[in-house]
Amino acid sequence: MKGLFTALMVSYDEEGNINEKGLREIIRYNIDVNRVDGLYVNGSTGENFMISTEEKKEIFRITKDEVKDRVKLIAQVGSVNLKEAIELAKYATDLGYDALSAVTPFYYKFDFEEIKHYYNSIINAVNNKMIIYSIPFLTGVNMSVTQFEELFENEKIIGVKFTAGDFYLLERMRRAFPDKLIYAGFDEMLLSAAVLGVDGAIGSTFNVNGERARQIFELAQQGKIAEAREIQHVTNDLITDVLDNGLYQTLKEILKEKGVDAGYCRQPMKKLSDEKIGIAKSIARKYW
Ligand code: HMN
Repeated sequence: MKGLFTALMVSYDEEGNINEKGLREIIRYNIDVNRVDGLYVNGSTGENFMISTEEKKEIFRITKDEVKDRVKLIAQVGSVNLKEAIELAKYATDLGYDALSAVTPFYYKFDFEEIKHYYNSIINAVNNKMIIYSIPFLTGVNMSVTQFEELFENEKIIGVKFTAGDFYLLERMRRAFPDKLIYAGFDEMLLSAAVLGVDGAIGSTFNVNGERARQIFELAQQGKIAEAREIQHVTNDLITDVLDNGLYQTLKEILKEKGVDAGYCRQPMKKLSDEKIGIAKSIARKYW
């Protein structure tokens, strides 16, 4: 389960319906061109928090059907509706997903006891493994090393997707949990996280930039930091341009430029203006 995982984009049509043909094209592009080790399905990048339970299941089903066993699959099943999270965990496990992941429960300010109950309830309901999805800047949930340690007492909880810029905490986690899987979540900090010894990374920009991400990660592991830094610089020029223009919408336009039917984002995310579509096309020309 180590390595680079694309946080999979989903193609939606203009009415917001799942475009199965487009989704399958995105999946194939990630396997054949980005050559990632796996896919992280129904994360933030899949626009998961704007879709129904049935749609989440459809995406899990289509993805497994397209991938078969070619790359590893992680199913993000987290939801503040714990019953939904358990239902999705069972569904993805039955489909054969290699691991589950769940975002820390958000919106209501759950205390740690409640968070612990949430993770244990999901993972103890199935025969699978759990990767905690920690993304404090969107959820407001910050956990300490001691709290992670308490969650990791459940052996089925095998790792964490660490989407934060706190590298002191990341180093403390690496030190404390040498046998747990730690995935970097911010693509713009991939090199720094790799230097600290993460086991892998999960990123949205890998949908288009998987090749550079691999170079950064592997060069860092070989200790070739100056070379890796040059590629991180180019990657971050790209990420800055993409973030300025609208993250997911721009990544989809770049995919379209590469011949992949990536569709539109789900409302309430807005469509790009013609001007921004033009900028997205010029980003695609600039970096490839
Ligand atoms: C997911 O759940 O889809 C991803 O794992 C999220 C991933 O960490 C991305 N975070 C968000 O989109 C919030 C990053 O790849 C991020 O998009 C990228 O580093 C640009 O900031």
